[in-house]
Amino acid sequence: MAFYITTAISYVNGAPHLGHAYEAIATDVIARHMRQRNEDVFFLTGTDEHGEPVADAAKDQGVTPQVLADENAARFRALLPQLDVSNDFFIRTTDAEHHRRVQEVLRRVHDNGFTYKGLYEGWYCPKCADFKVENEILDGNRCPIHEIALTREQEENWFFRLSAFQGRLEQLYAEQPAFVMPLQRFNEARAFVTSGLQDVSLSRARMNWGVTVPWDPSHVFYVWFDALLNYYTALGYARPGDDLTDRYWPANFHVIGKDILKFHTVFWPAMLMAAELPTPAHVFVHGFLLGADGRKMSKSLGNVLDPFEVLDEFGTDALRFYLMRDVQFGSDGPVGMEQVTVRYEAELANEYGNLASRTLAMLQRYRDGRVPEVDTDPALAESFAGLADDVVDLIDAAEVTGALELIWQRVRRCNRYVEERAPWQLARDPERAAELDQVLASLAEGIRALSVLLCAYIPVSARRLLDALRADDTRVEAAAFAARGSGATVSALAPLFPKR
Ligand code: ME8
Repeated sequence: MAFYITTAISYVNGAPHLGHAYEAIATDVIARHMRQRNEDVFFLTGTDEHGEPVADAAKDQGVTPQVLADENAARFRALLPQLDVSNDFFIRTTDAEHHRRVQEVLRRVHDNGFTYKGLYEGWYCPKCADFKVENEILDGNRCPIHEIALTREQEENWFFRLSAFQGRLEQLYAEQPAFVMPLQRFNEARAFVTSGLQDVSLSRARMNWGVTVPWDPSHVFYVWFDALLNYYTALGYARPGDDLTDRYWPANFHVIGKDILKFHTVFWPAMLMAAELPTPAHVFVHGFLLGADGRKMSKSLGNVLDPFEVLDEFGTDALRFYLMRDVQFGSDGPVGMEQVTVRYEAELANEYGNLASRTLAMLQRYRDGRVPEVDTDPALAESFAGLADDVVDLIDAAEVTGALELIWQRVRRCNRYVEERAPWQLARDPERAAELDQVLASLAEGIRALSVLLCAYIPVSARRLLDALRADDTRVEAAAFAARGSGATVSALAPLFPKR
């Protein structure tokens, strides 16, 4: 089945930071897992290049917005392979095809009668490119996200009749209880809807860095309307000559951070309804990685942890693992180099890496590298029963941290099994050879099954271990714990997570 998943698209007013990496990695874990289930996956990410955030940053640096956008979009694009993110396309909202399709969709919204010209006055955050409503504003008319002073802005622009969608949005929330996940965010979004919707600005007259409004070319679309549509427009031109819209629309999952909830859970479905397009199945809202000071990492707060530094020091799989494991997906959590070190040493090196090395080394030493073709131990098999199904269920709800925890419980179970069965003692007693066969076959099977499930999280290391085990089936189905040892001749493996 088609499975379409997206990240938010990043502003190109600065360099990528760990928050961007986090979202891309989590989305990649889901995309990879779905491919392991033979789903027809399309995974989109990219950059959001219009609007004040970019125009203002370019002005500060004395360059044109296009120059700044080109420079930073290249940095965002370059980060993805370094994170082993397997996106199928990278959209830039400055793409000509994106412009064309945005105009086409929003013209339909206009033709359907959901726009009008009016005077807008309100408190505006230039960094969010957002007019704030009264209950969002901090004391002293400050932005709730950037904490900077909001400006009072007044201009004539085109409005989108968001208020006309009150009833249909309430209906959407009533009919699709998993439209927004996790539940806390669903409640927040629904409360926003039920509190009463006001019409919102659709265009800006004072800006020219954006997509031109086709029926009023002195305006550009308000950046959020152009940006949200990326999820739709990309499918039209990602594969030249092959319009993917029918195959993948609507999206299964939009993965976003909590600061952009309102746009994705209220504006976005309303805009789609206004254009007579189907709405997405789920919006998954994750929390923030917090800086050492416990506040959101953000360029304007200056407490950003550099993903490149973590990559240099620990490598890609370690960064991916750390972020998925340490910060419960859906909640906020602090991040820092110290915690990365702890997870790397205690879990990746000592638990998984060591389990792999020990198992392979014992197979070499006691059985000439061959996995005995004997029945595996039902006691260990029992601990794996239902694991793959549970992982599937959790990933279906984007619970990437929860699924990893279930996998990791079995990594620990296998380590306990090694200690309990002490194969090195069995090896000293020729009469216990059959028992040793069973223990080694079971451990080989355990690390194989675990590595299949870990492919989505730590693709390079899990693959290396599977290669050493001569196990090339990475479908989730293959994560079932087999009743017999494989009989494969395994090869030696350098430590997956070497001591640093
Ligand atoms: O919001 N921790 O772009 P953006 C976790 N262009 N996630 C974080 C984070 C942090 N410290 N900081 C940012 C935009 N993010 C818009 C999106 S979508 C049509 C347009 C997340 O570059 C943030 O929540 O500010 C968002 O989901 C993504 O990174 C891009 O943020």
